[in-house]
Amino acid sequence: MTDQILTELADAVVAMDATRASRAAGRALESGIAPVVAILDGLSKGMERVSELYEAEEYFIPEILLSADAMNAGVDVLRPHLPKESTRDKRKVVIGVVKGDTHDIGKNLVRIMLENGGFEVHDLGRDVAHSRFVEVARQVGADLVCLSTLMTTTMDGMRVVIDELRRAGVAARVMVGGGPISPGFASRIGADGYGRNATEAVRVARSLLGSGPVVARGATQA
Ligand code: B12
Repeated sequence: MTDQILTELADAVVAMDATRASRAAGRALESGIAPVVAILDGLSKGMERVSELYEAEEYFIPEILLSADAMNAGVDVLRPHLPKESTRDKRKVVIGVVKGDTHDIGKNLVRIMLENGGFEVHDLGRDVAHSRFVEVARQVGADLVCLSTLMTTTMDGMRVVIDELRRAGVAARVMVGGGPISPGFASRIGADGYGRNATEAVRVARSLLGSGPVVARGATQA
């Protein structure tokens, strides 16, 4: 039954059918499937298949956007049911997609998981100017800055943001992620952590912030 519903969630995204995705999300809740499982093992799997179809040139930009709408419709149903971890003293996270890149589906998933993991998240959106990360990290007193990008052409912007943060004396840790990013790249540009997906992002964020200052700088991976 669980597998059937997870497949239905993924299929609804591939079929670009928002109504079907909302309905499948409702069924997932009724059947006691954890909302996080429905998002990551259902809707996100569908988006992965959509990515493959795009690469195979079977899907094009309109199909991708409609699939993303279907995924978001499912997330909207599931999100209020995600168990909230409340901590009295919330760690502050600033997140955004670096300049030049408008891909934000993955960043949005990471934001949702961090919020539900008990972090206070300030989302700067996509195509964010490098200096904006520094400005907001300073303003809110961020503990962690999360940078996302899906394109090889914009990944060097992460290095620029990290350099600007360090030059400005912002003490926040930095975690990076997104399609072309590897733990090696993260380490080379001076990031403190790297996460492959939204669940890893929460684990890495906790390991970076949970146990006091990280003495040696180097990319931590879950
Ligand atoms: C969806 C999509 C789009 C959508 C974006 C819609 C949106 N609102 O995001 C649309 C159609 C608009 C689009 C446009 C473009 N796209 Co596009 N797109 C994709 C596609 C098919 C899927 C990406 C996606 O959403 N995946 C699903 C999500 C859930 O996965 P994810 O993003 O990887 O995120 C997960 C992890 O990476 C991680 N993660 C992500 N961020 C972070 C951050 C942190 C801190 C951490 C820890 C983890 C983390 O966690 C996420 C959740 O698990 C990819 C193909 C691919 N294989 O990725 C191409 C792809 C990224 N696009 C590409 C290109 C080239 C473009 C365009 C330039 C096309 C064009 N010619 O106009 C434009 C970009 C314009 C711009 N300047 O930004 C290329 C990039 C190539 C490259 N050089 O790197 C790709 C790889 C396709 C390809 N093979 O050519 N695209």
